[in-house]
Amino acid sequence: MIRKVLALINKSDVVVEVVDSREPDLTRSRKIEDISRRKDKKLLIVINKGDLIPLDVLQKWKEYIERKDEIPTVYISATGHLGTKVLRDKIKELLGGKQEGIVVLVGYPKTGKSSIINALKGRHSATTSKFPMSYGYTKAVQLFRVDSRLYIWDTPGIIPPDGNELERIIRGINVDKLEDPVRAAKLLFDRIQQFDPNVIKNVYKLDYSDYYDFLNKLALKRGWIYKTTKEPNIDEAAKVLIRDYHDGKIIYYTYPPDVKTDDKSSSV
Ligand SMILES: Nc1nc2c(ncn2[C@@H]2O[C@H](COP(=O)(O)OP(=O)(O)OP(=O)(O)O)[C@@H](O)[C@H]2O)c(=O)[nH]1
Ligand SMILES: [Mg+2]
Repeated sequence: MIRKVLALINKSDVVVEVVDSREPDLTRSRKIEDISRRKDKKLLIVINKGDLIPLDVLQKWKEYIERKDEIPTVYISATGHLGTKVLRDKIKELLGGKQEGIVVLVGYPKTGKSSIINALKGRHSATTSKFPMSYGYTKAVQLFRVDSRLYIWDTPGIIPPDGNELERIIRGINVDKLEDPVRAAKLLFDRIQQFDPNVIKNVYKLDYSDYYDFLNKLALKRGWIYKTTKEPNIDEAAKVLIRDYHDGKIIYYTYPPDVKTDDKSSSV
């Protein structure tokens, strides 16, 4: 699939990399960006799911990427219909004077590429899905006509070769097919705890001492108990954490690296 996406990059005028607002850094691919640059394509980063995080953090990410990597960046909420006009205008600007051409949307699974097509078209044309590889996810490349002069390729989500382990596991595999959901969800749990230790407590209204205590308590609270052993079904609890993250129910966010340093130095 990566090959197909690379072939489409060749055929397009603008490459739009779609990232998740909660993890812009982990859902970016420097490889895809480098390849697009080498092929002399215009590159645009879209921070999607902007409704999930505060506006000032979105703004900080935009400034950071534009300053550090010199890649034009916009933030939007495809499902909240925010920023669609800014995105359309930016694409037209990158297409230059003729304002017409072909754009390709690329990115990790479940960053909202198909939802962006729908937002730009103003109606539901591309199929979408809540969870990786679940009914409605993008299986093949498809060309959409967004207006009389603009065509956009929707592509299946790809896990780039430089993909981060957490993103690779939670976005690359159907949640029900995870071999070891407890291990997969631990990566997500640790990441969330690192940025905001209260998020999970608030979402599930649970107090817990550590990861396994959390899984046990969640399984008991929801009544997921193995009939034979009477043990809590922690696999199910782990899957719920991952599903709720995809579903936008778990809201945590990260800061650009330099902002973190600034905060630290200003608090000394
Ligand atoms: N909160 C929120 N959810 C969004 C937004 N955009 C998309 N989603 C949701 O994210 C999920 C994934 O959206 P898709 O458009 O299917 O994502 P995709 O990148 O096309 O996914 P693949 O085709 O599997 O790679 C869906 O449940 C969407 O409703 C957004 O701006 N905000
Ligand atoms: Mg899709």
